[in-house]
Amino acid sequence: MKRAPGVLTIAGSDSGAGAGVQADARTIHALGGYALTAITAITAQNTRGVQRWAPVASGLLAAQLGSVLDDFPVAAVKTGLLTGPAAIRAVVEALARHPGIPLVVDPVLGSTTGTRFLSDAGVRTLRRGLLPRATLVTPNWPEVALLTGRPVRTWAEAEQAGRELLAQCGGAVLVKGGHGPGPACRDCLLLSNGTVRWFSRRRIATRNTHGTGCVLSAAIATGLAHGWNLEEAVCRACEFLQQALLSGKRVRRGAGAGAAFPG
Ligand code: PXL
Repeated sequence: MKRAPGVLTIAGSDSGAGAGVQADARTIHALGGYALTAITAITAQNTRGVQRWAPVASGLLAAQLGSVLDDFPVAAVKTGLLTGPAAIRAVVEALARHPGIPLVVDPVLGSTTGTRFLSDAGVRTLRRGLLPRATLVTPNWPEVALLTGRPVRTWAEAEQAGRELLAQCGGAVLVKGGHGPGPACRDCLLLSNGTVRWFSRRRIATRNTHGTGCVLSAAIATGLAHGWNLEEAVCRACEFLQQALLSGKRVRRGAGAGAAFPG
């Protein structure tokens, strides 16, 4: 059997396992990767929401990053919940010592249920420090609006904001369409060479959207770790998420149950 490539997720712990490192590790494993983790925060949450949370000290985050990156062959990295400037600087400094590793940044600002995780100062550090290092950034509509200062209310505005973010980033941008209107979910991939590709799928009627961004970015990172090109990794990750959402529909609890898994 082919050895599973190491995929490092830098993310928060979700005690309910719908999002965060738990969702990432399941996704990476399901797609044939070996999940390595650096935990940025601990959340106490369930399907009803986030009851309490606290960041992990940035020195302890830096130590986790050093332990993993100095020892394991890491084929791709993804970031999820980052808590502020110090945590983001720890990630930037650790990755600067490993410049060749592909990086997927899911710019998590808060939870689907309304808890804000990243401060305004954190957003500035993310934009200036981490986004220029990213192979791919995966904002949803509210996130791309906040990162660019442009309102996003239509598919055309989503693409326009994506172009603006692309100009700031250097890497590629995937503007996820889950917040858009209508029966289709349309994700817009903007590559650094100017190519724009839309991935359109039937919208799944479910309240269980908690953790979908985590699953998607972890799946893309695992695809990159397998050596697939960006378009292929994105396309297959969207398909994996679609299947996860279809099985998650059957989970009947609060809105935050998260996307379950096929099989
Ligand atoms: O889906 C965003 C997210 C990421 N990471 C953790 C979370 C959440 C949302 O609740 O709890 C740990």
